[in-house]
Amino acid sequence: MVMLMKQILKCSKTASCMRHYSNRNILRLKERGMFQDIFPDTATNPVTDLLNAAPQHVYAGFDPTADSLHIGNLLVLINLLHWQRGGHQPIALIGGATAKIGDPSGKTSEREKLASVFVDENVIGIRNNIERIFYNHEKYLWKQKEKLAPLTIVNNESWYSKMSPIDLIGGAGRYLRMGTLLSRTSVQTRLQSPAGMSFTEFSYQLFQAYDWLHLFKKYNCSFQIGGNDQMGNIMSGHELISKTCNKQVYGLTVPIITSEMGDKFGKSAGNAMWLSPEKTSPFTLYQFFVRQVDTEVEKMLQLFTFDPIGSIKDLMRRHNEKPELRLPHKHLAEQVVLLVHGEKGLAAAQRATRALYERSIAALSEMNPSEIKSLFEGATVVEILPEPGQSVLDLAIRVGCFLTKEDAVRIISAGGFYINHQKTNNPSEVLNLNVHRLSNNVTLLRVGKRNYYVVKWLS
Ligand code: YSA
Repeated sequence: MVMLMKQILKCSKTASCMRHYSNRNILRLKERGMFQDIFPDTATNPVTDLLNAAPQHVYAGFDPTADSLHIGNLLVLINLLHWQRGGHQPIALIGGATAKIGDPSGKTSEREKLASVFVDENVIGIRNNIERIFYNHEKYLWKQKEKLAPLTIVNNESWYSKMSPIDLIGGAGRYLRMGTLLSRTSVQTRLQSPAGMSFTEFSYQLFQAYDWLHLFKKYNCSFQIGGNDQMGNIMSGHELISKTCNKQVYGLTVPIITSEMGDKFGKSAGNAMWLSPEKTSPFTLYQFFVRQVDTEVEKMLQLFTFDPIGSIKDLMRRHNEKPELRLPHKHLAEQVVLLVHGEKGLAAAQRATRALYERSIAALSEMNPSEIKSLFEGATVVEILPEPGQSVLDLAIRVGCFLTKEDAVRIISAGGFYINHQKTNNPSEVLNLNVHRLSNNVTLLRVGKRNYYVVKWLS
């Protein structure tokens, strides 16, 4: 209590504490399904007091085992953003050191050892993802006049590279009890598997526990969040801080999101939706959310957007009146793509959607050849010089749309050939480049239902 009063007094002198944030009590996010568990779970009242008393530091960690984060990780970032919206101070920890150990949580087999050069490259990719998302959130989605507390990004390599193993194992390691460490689900599952578990993986809990102690000492960081598979690691950190500092800290977990088939969305699952545009285009991410099934869309809106629950309910009511409009699905997709890729990414995703599904020539004309190539999967891109008097047949042959001239004449005449989505069934028709060449200097050819060719005109 005295501690709490001291914090309130200290806080009342700082500008950020004087601002009014109605959402400071972050536990309210439970009503939108944003939290699954809290540890220790008997502490709801003291947590609320602490949250209401002063801005708190909260951290979440991300291991750079790939060069991009994915939408499962995005849920944790969105949770951090909710804390920031509530006036708290988010810390994103990149596990440059822990990626080389390998977290066994939620995994059925040991990860291959990652070479340092790959980890260093991955750190850059993940840092970019995190920075871009916090930037986009503030620019496009934060509508209040209060300034948000800055995001702090740390890499645990920066403290482990200066620390001796004797200090870690002989210091922090002493406080963690074997019985407790062995009882964790992440350890039990692996001990029971045929391949067992290496000591390296077993030691992971000690690293994550020590990270929290480090951040607690440096920033007074009393909260850690993570996916529900992180609870064991979070509990070890709680144990370490309680025993070494005699202070109360709290861990909160977000639900693990899964595909319709029930698989966890993740990097190794083969169904990853990445946050880097080079790995998953804004269009593909947009389509992933637009295609959510009706039974999932309300839950997804609560998890992946910042819309108040009331407006989500309104949207669902409108959806029930006119389901064919798919309003909630489109809104969900828009909000996620805006957060991950910003306004330009959203415009590109919507343009590509119109070009593909509405066959919009205007949208197609605004796309560049590489966007068109990735939109029409597997499209062949061919660069050619325009030739005067060139016919539809000449073009189709030059581009390589058909194996023989006979095939070309037969298929074009039968109506199986399209220029810029328009059926063109006269092989001898002379091309009119003013019409057939779009303003982006491209012509899109299609044979049958889905064999696309992108012509890039050279002059
Ligand atoms: C955490 C704290 C530290 O001090 C050091 C490292 C870490 C990283 C942590 N051990 C880890 O391996 N995390 S992760 O890189 O695999 O995933 C990052 C976060 O996304 C975790 O909280 C994880 O639970 C969460 N996540 C992954 N897939 C998810 C998901 N959350 C919800 N749904 C999914 N499908």
